[in-house]
Amino acid sequence: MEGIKDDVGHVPLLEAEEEEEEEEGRRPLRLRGSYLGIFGSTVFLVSMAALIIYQGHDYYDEAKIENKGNNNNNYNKVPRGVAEGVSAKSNSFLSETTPSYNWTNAMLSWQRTAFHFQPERNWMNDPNGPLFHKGWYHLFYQYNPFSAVWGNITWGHAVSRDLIHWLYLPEAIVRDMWFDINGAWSGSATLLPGGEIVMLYTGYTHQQVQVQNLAYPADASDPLLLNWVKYAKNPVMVPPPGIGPNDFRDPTTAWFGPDNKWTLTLGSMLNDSGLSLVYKTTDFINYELNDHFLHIVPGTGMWECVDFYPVSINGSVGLDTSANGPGVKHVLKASLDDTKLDYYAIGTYFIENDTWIPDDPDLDVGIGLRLDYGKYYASKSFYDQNKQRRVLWGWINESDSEVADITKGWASLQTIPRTVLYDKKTGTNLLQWPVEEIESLRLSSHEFKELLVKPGTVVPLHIGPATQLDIIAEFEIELLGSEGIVNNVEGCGVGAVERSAFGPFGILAIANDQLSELTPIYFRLSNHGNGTSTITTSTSFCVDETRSSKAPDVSKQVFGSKVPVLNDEKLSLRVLVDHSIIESFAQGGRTVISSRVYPTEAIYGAARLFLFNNATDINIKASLKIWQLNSAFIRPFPFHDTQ
Ligand code: DQQ
Repeated sequence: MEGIKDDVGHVPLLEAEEEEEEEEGRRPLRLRGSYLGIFGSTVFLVSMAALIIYQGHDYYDEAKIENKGNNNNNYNKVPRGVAEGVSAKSNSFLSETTPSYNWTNAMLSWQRTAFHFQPERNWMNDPNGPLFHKGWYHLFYQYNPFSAVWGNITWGHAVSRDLIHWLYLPEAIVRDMWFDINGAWSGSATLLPGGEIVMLYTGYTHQQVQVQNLAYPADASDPLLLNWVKYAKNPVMVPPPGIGPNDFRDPTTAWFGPDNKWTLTLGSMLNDSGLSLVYKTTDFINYELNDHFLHIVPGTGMWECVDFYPVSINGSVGLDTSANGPGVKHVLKASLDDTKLDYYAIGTYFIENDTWIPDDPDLDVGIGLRLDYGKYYASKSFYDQNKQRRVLWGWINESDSEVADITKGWASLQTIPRTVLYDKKTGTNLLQWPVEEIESLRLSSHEFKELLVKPGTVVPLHIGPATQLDIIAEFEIELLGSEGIVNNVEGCGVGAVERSAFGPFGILAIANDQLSELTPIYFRLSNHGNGTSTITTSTSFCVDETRSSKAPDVSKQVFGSKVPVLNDEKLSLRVLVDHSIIESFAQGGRTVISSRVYPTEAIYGAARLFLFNNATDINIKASLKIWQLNSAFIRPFPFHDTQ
């Protein structure tokens, strides 16, 4: 690895330790060009051998671990769960006594997505270290190589040219050292001037302590970044005095400041207050802990996967993580371990002491806005220097049972990557939108103009197959001669069955003809005060999963939140349907909801799309454009084809 350029005032990085790694025989192979073919076959043979050896034996070589010292062989005994400080299976809504459903293979096969990223098999959770390097987008992810439930956490790795079609690569960071033997947990990449890449990740040690470790590519000129070297003197950060050994994880991308130092933050907790600690470094080996927290919010519990980045309040492009100055605000996001929800707030970063405060204290991190009001957690953004945009990934877990996950052989997927911008019109929220590359999957389309949907009716949309869709919809409202109606009940109600004067109305996705399985995606409006014909007071945007499946062993929730709608705006929706996942964006991405649906009958050719209006006092006129979406190519990297 080359030293860091002097113009950013840094000392050369890690060269001595690289030698040490090589001596210990851990230096990964350098692979390029025609070696890739040999590597591919080798990986295959080694995998087969590993698989055979693994039958009845722990995969990790105990002798190798013992050589590293400090080993107490606890590494395969770690229980998983919230008590261990991790996001294990998070379907807390299903109880032990929930009756299980007789899922058929055909039903389960249909649930797998066609254009969302998910590993070929087994468990995935948080997105890690996303970056763009030499023409490739890299996504790393928390991965269990052996099962469809959380455990054995290593870093899976995949690359893409366009954020849509993906090629799986060998695992990047495995848990093979005392400082990560109980798990190579979440972390982030920092791209240094001069093209070097540093990866900081949390290791769960042999003694079950969370520490931060440094890794870097063995060969940064390799576009695929196949081989990663762990700094031999890891860990580089350990829990400071007063911080619990299990409350110290998930380092962010570092940003470079006027003090000529790199600064990063990571999540923690004191008593029940969630907080983010700030560290500074010049070489990514030695770190100083700041006196101040970046931010702390009482009552929010442990903060996981903190994300911290600038947004432009005037521009329409994303900003590099180190950008600052006039016209810049900073977003702080924390994933709340207690509730498994991702909260963010927009505010001001004070670079002089590395603290941040929210614009609106009532909408602070953990008590205000959420990135996604559905099934969504542990998100992470990165600056895409290729297209000058900030791209956000988020983990979408399953809502079915672990038994079903094990039968399916896989669990979890990542959202369609989303661009993130500050909402200049409202000044209060972010806008998230599927990356433009998703449009390359669009096939044939259907357009509907001003379809009338009367109160209490359902209108079928004859579009053919309805399992892979990109839907754009606008709704106009016509008040039915009843000036003075007041409907001051806000929110989603108990679901789309709860009628009110001005809602719910919207789309029924993944529905069968009998409407015995369906998932309403809807608006519900309310007005306050003395009742005028103008319905502007408050709009809720919701998804109702309660009738999405006849299977009892699936958690079904009503998700939703308010969405700002300005006076000159129509109500608008974008919905991506991909088998068991529906990602819905209201008002250009001000409010987003990802939901999981596991129909038993509304599958394959039986899945349909409808409009519905369950309001009592308004007509709806809906205009839609709906594209069938192709499947993405997501498969192993074709090493054998690369010469
Ligand atoms: N998942 C990782 C942790 C992180 C949690 C472990 C969030 O690093 O805090 O798999 O889902």
